[in-house]
Amino acid sequence: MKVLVIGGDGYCGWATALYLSNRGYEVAILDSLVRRHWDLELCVETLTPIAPIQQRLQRWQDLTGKKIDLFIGDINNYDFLIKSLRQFQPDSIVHFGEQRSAPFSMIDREHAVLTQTNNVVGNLNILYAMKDEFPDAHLVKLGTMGEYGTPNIDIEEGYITIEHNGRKDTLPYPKMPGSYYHCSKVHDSTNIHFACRIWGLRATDLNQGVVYGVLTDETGMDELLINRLDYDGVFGTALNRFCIQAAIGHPLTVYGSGGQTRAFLDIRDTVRCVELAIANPAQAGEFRVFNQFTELFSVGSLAEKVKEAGAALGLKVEVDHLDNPRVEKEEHYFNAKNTNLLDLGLQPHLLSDSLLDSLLNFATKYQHRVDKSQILPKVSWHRK
Ligand code: NAD
Ligand code: USQ
Repeated sequence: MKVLVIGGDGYCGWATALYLSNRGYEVAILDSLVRRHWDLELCVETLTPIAPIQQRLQRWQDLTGKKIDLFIGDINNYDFLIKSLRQFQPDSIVHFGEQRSAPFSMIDREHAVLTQTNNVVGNLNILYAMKDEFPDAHLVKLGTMGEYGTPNIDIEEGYITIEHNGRKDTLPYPKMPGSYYHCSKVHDSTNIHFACRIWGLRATDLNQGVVYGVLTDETGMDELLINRLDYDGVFGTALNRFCIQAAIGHPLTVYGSGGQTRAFLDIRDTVRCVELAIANPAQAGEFRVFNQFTELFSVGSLAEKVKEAGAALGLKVEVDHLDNPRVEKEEHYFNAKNTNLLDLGLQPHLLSDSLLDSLLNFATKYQHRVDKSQILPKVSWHRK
């Protein structure tokens, strides 16, 4: 099967492209490399030194004998997109290629507009390309658990059956996104659902939780294949940030009371979930939604776990509660379903002390690369 990984130079996409290539899929990566540009703009760098994409792919080929094709360009450029698709002729299109940071989208009007234009228009271009020339391909689109927000009822997988004034229907689950980035994902979902209904396209929306970890079997094969690991206040995500903060002796940055509960998964499960979706495609006209996570944690409880794991390694870890730069509930009900991927055979890697050990050791190894001035959050959701 031929799989095009859009956003394959990024954190989830790189690990996924190598994993699928290793499993015998014919893989190509399409990426504009804009994420490397955004890092430069913000003056931040991944903890781990990542090589240029061409060097990474050459090393992969030298090590495994497997070739991954490369298309460098922007999916907002329809001409480039359709030409790449014509050349590669994918059976599945895995779409990771978006601006994915909530704080980045909240910097100012320009960054909100950039995020929504980049994400919504890029995704819409893919839908039109599929309608025009690849109607049988399967779109596997990365959505986010943050589309749902934190409702005071159980979160279903994409749809909910509602009885209202004596009538009953199954409808898209209500959305309450928490940033202009998360809003872009909601808009994408609506557009994909509509395209499946009117054009009979097949699509799976993977509503992924916060990803943690850095090593997969493939990215660990060679230093040149190393994955990115963001720790800064804009692109770094909660658990990855906490482990790096612990390694350098910075107090853990819990926002507010820390009662915010989110869905999490190990990057080794991200790559497997994508494969499960590809290997079991949606039907023509079907818009499937899978909640892609393995465990739920509050950010406060994660900080405590990192503190304990750090102590076992001889690190003295302190936990700070900062004024929350975001507008979000800090104490709330959160119970989300995630049975669709488990039913397809996902065997989760659960967060264990050994994972924290390996992340902490990784962070310690590269701690000389940490720019401490980039750790505290600088972007606020609040009206000045
Ligand atoms: P990332 O920033 O590391 O990678 C995204 C990649 O997409 C980058 O290489 C970037 O250059 C590319 N890209 C962006 N816009 C593009 C465009 N218009 N054309 C071509 N390429 C483009 O992000 P990530 O952490 O790997 O996230 C990948 C996807 O997974 C995103 O859609 C994100 O919303 C989703 N997701 C990520 C997480 C997480 O914790 N990292 C959790 C849930 C969902
Ligand atoms: N948080 C802290 N301290 C930190 C960083 C974050 O307490 O140092 C808190 C935030 O306030 C929030 C929670 O941790 O309540 C998650 O924040 P995050 O930055 O780890 O994740 P988020 O902004 O939601 O975005 C990340 C990815 C995004 C993906 C999303 C999945 O960047 O691409 O869509 O996770 S989810 O959260 O399920 O929507």
